[in-house]
Amino acid sequence: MEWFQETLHPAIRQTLKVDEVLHREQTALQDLIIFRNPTFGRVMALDGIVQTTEGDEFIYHEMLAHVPILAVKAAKGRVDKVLIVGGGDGGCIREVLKHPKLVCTMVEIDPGVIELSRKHLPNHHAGAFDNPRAKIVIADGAKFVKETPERYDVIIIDSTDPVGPGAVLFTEEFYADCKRCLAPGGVLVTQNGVPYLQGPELQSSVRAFRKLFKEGGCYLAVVPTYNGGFMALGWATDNLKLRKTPVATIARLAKAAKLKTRYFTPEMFTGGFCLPQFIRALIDGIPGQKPSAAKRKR
Ligand code: AG3
Repeated sequence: MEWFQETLHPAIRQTLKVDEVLHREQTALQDLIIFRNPTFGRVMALDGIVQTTEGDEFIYHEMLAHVPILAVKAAKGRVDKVLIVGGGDGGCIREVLKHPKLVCTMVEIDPGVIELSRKHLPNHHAGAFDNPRAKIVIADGAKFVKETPERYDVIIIDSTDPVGPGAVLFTEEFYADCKRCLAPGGVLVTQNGVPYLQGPELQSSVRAFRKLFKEGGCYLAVVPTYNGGFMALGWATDNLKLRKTPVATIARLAKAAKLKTRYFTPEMFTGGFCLPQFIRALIDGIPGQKPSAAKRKR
């Protein structure tokens, strides 16, 4: 194979040069390929969709982990338990465990993803799977959040797109189950696609968030191999203060945790929630949103 062609969007296909295929197999659940690309290093794709690359994974995983964890830490003074649904490549749990003391449960449905990432993407997990503060569960995340007696301060949905085994992770029922196992004042964050190309997907998640939580919206990061510009990370919580955490507080907490990052900065915490008009327009009219300041004055 000389080129890998991603088949995700109906009218745009991203193509990556393949220097070497490191592994290809049909796991119990998905078609998995790990290959080497001269620009991005090792790349993993599932069912023809790029999931993560060594080159740009830090952007996505840092934003998915540090934004909710630091916000809850600021509000509650501590974060004890984090749940990741998906995340089998290990990049997200690696970032979560950079925060001292907390314990992290990762629930991945496909053991093949963990096994092959452990072997071929060592820089993603960087030992996190074997950290004593990590608990790895092979299970259906949707079933897990329905049944677990545990309560988590932060829940991170590090999923594929809503096709294949990941589809249930975008339903209102699933988000309601997440809410059930969220500790009071906690926050749920989600992989919510590239709004420029996948607007309806973001809208449908935000609609569900706003039915279930006091606040539902998204924050943004730009990940080169998630083709199409901004990637939306969903945000759902009953604690309206979290998103407003001052930059100075985030900076103090990041420093206390000796957080070393390459994308995340305290300013990016606040900046992540600044939405360009075309993304704001996608979710602005969805019921359940608190009236904006401008509207309240009228
Ligand atoms: N995380 C998200 C992949 C999303 C790709 N979608 C897209 N480009 N619209 C996969 C796992 C990373 N830990």
